[in-house]
Amino acid sequence: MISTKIKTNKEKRRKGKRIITAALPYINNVPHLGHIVGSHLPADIFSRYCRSQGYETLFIGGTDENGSTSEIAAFELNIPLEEFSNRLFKEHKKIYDWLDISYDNFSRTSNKIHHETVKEFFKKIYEKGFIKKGKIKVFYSPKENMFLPDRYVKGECPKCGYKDANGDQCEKCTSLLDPLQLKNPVSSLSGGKLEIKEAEHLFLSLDKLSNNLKKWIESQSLWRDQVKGIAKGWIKEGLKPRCITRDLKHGVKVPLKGFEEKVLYVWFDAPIGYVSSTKEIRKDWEKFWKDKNSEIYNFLGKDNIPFHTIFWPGMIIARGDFNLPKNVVGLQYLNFEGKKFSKSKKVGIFCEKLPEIGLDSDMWRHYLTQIIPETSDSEFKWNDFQNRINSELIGNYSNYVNRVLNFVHSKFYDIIERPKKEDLKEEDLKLIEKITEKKKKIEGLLERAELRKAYSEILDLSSEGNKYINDTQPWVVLKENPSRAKNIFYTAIILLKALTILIAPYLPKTSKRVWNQISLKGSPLSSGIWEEIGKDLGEKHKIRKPEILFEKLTNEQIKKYREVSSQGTELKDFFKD
Ligand code: B3M
Ligand code: ZN
Repeated sequence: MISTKIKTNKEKRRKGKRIITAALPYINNVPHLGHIVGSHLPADIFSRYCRSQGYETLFIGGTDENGSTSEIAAFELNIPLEEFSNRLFKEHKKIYDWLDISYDNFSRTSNKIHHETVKEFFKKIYEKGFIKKGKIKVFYSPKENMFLPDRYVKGECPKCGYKDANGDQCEKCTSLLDPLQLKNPVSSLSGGKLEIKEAEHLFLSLDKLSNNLKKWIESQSLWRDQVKGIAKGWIKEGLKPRCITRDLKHGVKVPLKGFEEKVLYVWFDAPIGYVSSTKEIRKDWEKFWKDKNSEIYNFLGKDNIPFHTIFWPGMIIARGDFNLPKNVVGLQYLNFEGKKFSKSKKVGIFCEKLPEIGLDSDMWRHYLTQIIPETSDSEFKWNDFQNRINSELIGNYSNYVNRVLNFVHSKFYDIIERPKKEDLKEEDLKLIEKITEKKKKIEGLLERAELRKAYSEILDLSSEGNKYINDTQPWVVLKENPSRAKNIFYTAIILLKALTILIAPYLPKTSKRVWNQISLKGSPLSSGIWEEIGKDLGEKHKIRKPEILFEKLTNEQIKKYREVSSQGTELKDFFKD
């Protein structure tokens, strides 16, 4: 019916390379669901899609361990930084693995390879003349006998009035700050008073990069409005040289005479983590970062947008030989039933609790996908979770899988046969046409990282399948015309195969189970499998005995889950054993 042409490796390779990154999380605590939908999950779905399209894909991540954030957390618990970081790294990694986030490498910015890569980057930018010396005023704490940069200072945000703003950035309005701008600044270690001293530091000349950045930002066609808006706002305000050194103990040492005692600013080293993480697993890493046919996609939260649209691209332009990102996918925030996530107030869902709840990770992925804060802040609601799982995942997709495979199993001894072209009815041809139409639409959305819309199109295609079965009524047809009923199911399984490939980036585990039940070779996630969407199953195909995929969620279960998941483990309790 539909011809199958296997593509050669060379043809597949024409698709080029793609690097997908998710923002490197700080490890001052373990992630909650907001962190998952704010970068890891969308980046994972997009990476899985790229692989199945046949792109040579690397999904890169890791932990952001330098700078003040983890130093302060370790200090507060009185645990050596290295021990603290090792433990938190493991906890992060465990959570991403549990959620099937398919990192090709999840590295650490404390690794030696990262420090070396950052130093090389710095030297290159320095040689190109984009790093200058200058004097600035900085906070000094006589009590702690140290300079207090970034998050070592807390106070009131000068822009929005938020009382608990960090010295480097206000979490509420996302403004980037200098600690000196804060009203009523205090040491975040002791709450003590601060002195101001003058010191020599190094600066990245963003002012000199402004024109190039502006041109690049304006030429972007994939960026969402909010991302472009933030980037343009920065340019409009006028880019100033930005301080890239700090008086801290931990971090990447500045490789310049006279500055050896200082470390590089965490936002100078962290994005280079994408490069060092690639380097760690690929000898040919340069091809991914520098070749013309390689594209870079960054996924990150709202407060990271300025760094990924101005600061990091500025560093790339300054050094001159790396590719700029093709898309900067900036996500918004997730709230929990009308409130901000807060471990101390027990508001939210804390990821270390997910395995304990015992639900399939794909149930989470199904719901979380639909609340990815793509264009505005979004909301986790337990009753919405229950409804969407029961009615869409189970009532729609799973239902389609089960009814189709069960019918074939119970009525046709597991076997379907390809109908002759002339035996196909209009409704069959329409359904096959619908697959091609939807495939195109979904591809278009996924290319723009519009993952929510793409998912709803996939669920819509599944509804089309259910409708096809309802309309053709094979259980009635079977009595008088069994061969027609068989043809209906052959067509229905072409749709099931297509659906399973389409849904695989979202529900990797489930799609593999269904693939196995249909008894197809390979995996619905393999490189280039996208080509198989809409293709048939050969002349004669035998399926396996179907099994139920999920059980519906009851009110009692939800009540229990709500209780368990809001009791996040206190940070100190990770260090008990
Ligand atoms: N660690 C900020 C954050 O965790 C920062 C991201 C770095 S991406 C290079 O939100
Ligand atoms: Zn603010």
